[in-house]
Amino acid sequence: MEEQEATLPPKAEFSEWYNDILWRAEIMDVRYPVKGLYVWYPFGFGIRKRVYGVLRDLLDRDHEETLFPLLIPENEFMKEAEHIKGFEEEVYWVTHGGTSPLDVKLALRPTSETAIYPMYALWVRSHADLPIKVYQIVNTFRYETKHTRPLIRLREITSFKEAHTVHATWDDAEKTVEEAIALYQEFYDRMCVPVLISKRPDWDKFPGADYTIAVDTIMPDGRTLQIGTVHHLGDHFSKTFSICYEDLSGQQQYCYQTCYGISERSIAALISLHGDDRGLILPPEMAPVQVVIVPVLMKKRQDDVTAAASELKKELESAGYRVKIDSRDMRPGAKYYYWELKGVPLRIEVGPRDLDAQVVTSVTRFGEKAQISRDVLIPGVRNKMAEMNQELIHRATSHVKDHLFPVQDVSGLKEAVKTGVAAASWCGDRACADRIEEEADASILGTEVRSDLIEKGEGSCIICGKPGSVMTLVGRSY
Ligand code: 5CA
Ligand code: ZN
Repeated sequence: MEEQEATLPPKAEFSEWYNDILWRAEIMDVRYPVKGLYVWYPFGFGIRKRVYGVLRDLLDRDHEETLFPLLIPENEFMKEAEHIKGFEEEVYWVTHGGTSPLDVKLALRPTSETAIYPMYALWVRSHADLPIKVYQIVNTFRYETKHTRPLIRLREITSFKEAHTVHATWDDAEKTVEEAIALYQEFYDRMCVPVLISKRPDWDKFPGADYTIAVDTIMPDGRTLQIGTVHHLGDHFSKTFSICYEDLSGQQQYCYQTCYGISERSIAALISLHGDDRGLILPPEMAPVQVVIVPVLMKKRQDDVTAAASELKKELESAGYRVKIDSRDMRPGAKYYYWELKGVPLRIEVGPRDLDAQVVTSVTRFGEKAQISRDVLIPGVRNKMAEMNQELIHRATSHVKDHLFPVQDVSGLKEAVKTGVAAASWCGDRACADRIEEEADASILGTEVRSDLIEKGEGSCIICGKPGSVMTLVGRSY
């Protein structure tokens, strides 16, 4: 066990830690023989199931789920100029059926605007058909040329949640953008992952959008990870694909659209922000196993202890918890290590002495040991879980706060981005932005920052000194 414990690199060496934990905790197998494609282990898929269950629940409040084809004909794909420019280097093409060349090449969707919107043109007729709010959770393909990384930069994104909405007016679409931002905020709150939400600079918006709002978090090494985006598409696509409705006076009007997406990067953030030197730490809601019961089996009273463990399991399960009993013939220490690595929030030990005292011994994933009286087991466990969740929020929030630095000048900026994200004043001019990015060797994440973690307000542009410049986040991103 000592030996094993020494092998997960400390989290301070984040990159090594990340690569190691993916296979040690059985989340992803990276040995699939195609670059940028990875395999979900069943345990990892169990996390995905919970995370995406939450996402689905939130969306299902006022969206409908759907499924569009993976293949997009070249002529549709090539309709929107900005969109093509943004994606042409990233598209995989299907050119043959068997040995016969296809008449029309087919793109593997890198995202589904050009699959969905020709159908929207058929679906939308009148004002009464609006709004449309649908989403799908699918795999998408992007021939990424930057360094690929499991869950973070994939060539096959396996868990691409994309929502596509259609509205009568620009303002209705904007309202939906705001609702999507609130939805993503709620989603990440449930995961105990603090986020920085900002408006991407114009040159960094989604190809074909009016504007893009991005959701970023700060990873353990201080680099940022974009874990969601919401795009106001204006009428760019509706004009290209003729998505029109007849208004009350019988006039044809172009629609306004939005789209917003989240991928398994959300799971990369979950794992990375919460884990520690011993392994994963999962918020109870996301944990495939929430409670592990370890019977302390001495020679005496084995049967009593085994029966008590089953009773406990039954009781916990009927209260809705996902529970496992670990009665493998291993030393307790090795079992503890195993379940800690897997991030199980609560361990319950039960042995002869606990039986006599009518208690169980609980140990949280943070190592806090306590006795829970047997007759208040469920409320006791519920309290522990709630405390764990609070502690995760507290830790992750402190981490993000500690890696956010208000800076007043270029030298402060350069220092800040070495370990985290800088908040600097920027006048909005492209030339100043270029200087900021060059000096910092980092990128501008965005302006109009929404976060309680940082003070807003105006200042003088750190490049040209112009007063009244807005607070802007700058960081090195994945
Ligand atoms: N059609 C829009 C909204 S669905 C769209 O494609 N937006 S996107 O390009 O910004 O992608 C949505 C989210 O997917 C991003 O915010 C990012 O978190 C994630 N993502 C993008 N590319 C990758 C990739 N190669 N691997 C993993 N996740 C990715
Ligand atoms: Zn300036």
